[in-house]
Amino acid sequence: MDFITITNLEVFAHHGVFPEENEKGQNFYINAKLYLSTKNAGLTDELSESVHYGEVCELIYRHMREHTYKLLETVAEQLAAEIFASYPLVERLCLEICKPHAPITLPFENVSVTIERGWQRAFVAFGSNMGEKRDYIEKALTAMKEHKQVRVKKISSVYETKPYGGVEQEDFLNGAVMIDTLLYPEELLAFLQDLEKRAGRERTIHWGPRTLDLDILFYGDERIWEEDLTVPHPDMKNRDFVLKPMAEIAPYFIHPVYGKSMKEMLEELNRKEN
Ligand code: A4P
Ligand code: MG
Repeated sequence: MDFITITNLEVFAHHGVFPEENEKGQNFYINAKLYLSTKNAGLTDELSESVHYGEVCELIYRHMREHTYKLLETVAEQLAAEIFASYPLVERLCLEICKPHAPITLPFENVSVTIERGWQRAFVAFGSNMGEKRDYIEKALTAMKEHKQVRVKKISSVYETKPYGGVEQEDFLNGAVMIDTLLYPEELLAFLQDLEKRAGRERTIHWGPRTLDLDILFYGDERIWEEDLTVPHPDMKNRDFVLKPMAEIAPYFIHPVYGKSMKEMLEELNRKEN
């Protein structure tokens, strides 16, 4: 991927754990690597197709002067969030915050914190089979659109489906949404669980009726096996209420474990069921 580099931008600012650092201030030096496609800018010679590095320098300068953080980690995290919010073309970002005059009583040249952040493609399944089903789903999708660190890219149709899993209950409305997100998987899960809570979801019967169920189907091609999070979402190959909407919005997305596209997995399930 193409990138734009900023090297050793000097900013006099007041970040530090010690009160005298916050009072006196010192020089910080920032290195930034902004990953984006510069192809269109290269072909059209239009700045609007790229990122104005002068403006990015000013953003960094202003942010570091207007805020006082204790940690370099916070400086980096907050700067990254502001750069992503201001420059939608930036897909990934590497930021190094250097503090060569840090109060260390031994000889040293520099200390720094480096972070790398980026937009990740993910897919979320939605389902509801209680109360105002369509309304719960609509509200959740709106909240996703409003979240600064989530970009909703595609939403499937809403499918009416028969309950799967043996619990007698009302029919479901199901679908899937493609997002790009800056949230880590655990953060995305927490956000989705908060949306479920806002829909009045109570966790009673496993696989039982719910006002809103939001499951992470995929997070890039990552495989996650944690106590509270399994990705890709298990049992998808047997669930047409997941595969149908996925085949609609991302037919050629390859399941990172099975190595098959959503379209193929849906066709296989249809063959098995007929
Ligand atoms: N969890 C683990 N991995 C994930 C993930 N990838 N995404 C954990 C989201 N959550 C994940 O989920 C229980 C725990 O799963 C969470 O605390 C989270 O930490 P839950 O939503 O509280 O409970 P649940 O939904 O009853 O269980 P589960 O296993 O999520 O059930 P499913 O797989 O969601 O299936 N029939 C139709 N037609 N349509 C449906 O949508 N859904 C279900 C529930 C059954 N039958 C259905 C449908
Ligand atoms: Mg669930």
